[in-house]
Amino acid sequence: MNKKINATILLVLAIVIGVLYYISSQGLIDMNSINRNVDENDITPTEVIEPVIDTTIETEIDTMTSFTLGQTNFEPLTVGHYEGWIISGAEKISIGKFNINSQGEFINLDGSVIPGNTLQVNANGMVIEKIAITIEPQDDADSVPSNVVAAEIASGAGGRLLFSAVDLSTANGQYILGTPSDDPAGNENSGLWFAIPGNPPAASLNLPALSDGWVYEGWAVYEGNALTTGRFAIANSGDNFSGYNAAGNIPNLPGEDFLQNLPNGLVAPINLANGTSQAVVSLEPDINGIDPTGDSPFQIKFLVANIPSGLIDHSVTNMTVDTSSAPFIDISVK
Ligand SMILES: [Ca+2]
Ligand SMILES: [Ca+2]
Ligand SMILES: [Ca+2]
Ligand SMILES: [Ca+2]
Repeated sequence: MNKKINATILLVLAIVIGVLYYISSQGLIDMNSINRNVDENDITPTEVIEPVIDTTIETEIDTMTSFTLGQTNFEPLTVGHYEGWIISGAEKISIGKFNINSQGEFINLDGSVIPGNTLQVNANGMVIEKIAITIEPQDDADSVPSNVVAAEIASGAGGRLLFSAVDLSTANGQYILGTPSDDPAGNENSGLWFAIPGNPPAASLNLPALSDGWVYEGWAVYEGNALTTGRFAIANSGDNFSGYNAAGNIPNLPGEDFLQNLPNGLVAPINLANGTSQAVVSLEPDINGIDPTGDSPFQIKFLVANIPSGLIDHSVTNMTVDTSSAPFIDISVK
């Protein structure tokens, strides 16, 4: 009995295996024949499309140029941003907008770190004559560079881009403490003027001519507060700010009395001869009278003087030039 049952089971298994093998081999044959049919039908369109796609990809790869941002002293901008440009004659192509975060990393405008510090652009076959970084206003709506050139190099091969808009190396000057806008004998340590006393007072700053995109600004730094004296274009004329002066007459020169409306809770009068204050002249970005980087001092503080403790008011005191804060950035191109 057992031998008969075993033989029957083996026979049934053999039949099942045979049937399964037949079905599967039929299936493979069917799939192969379907594939062949599809290939034969599609030969013509496939041959036409593929060469077109390949050519497009090769063209893009050939013309993409990489700009890798390297060592720099660019400071983070809390208002506005940087933008890179490649230039050939009148043609200017953006290589991208960027900023610096508090860790000194290069970031996109959404705050994300730029991968590999590298910006890529299709240079469109341009022979690059110049690479420049401009400062652009917050929410910049156009696709052209502003006139505020922070650093540039006259080469398409990259290298160190330097600030060259204004040659600050020959700048020098003096300042005095004094408050001409109130009682001539009172509060004299609460004002800073770029003036040499006289009748009338004379200009005390020796500054190079500005180029478009930049303007001078004076500052008194007191207890960590940068107090503006106003923005000005030439040393022998007045500035654009008089908000802290009292009501009396002031010289037609850059400077300010800090006698009212002081910010950050400061109470007038202040003593700029307290031994910890500074007199500063900076170079500020300027687009049609607006600073695209905001009201705080820009990084180019090229005349800086520590005001001596107990300095006698109206003493003409020297400032020395330091151009190390002028912006630079290394860019490699490939
Ligand atoms: Ca722009
Ligand atoms: Ca006074
Ligand atoms: Ca002023
Ligand atoms: Ca500013």
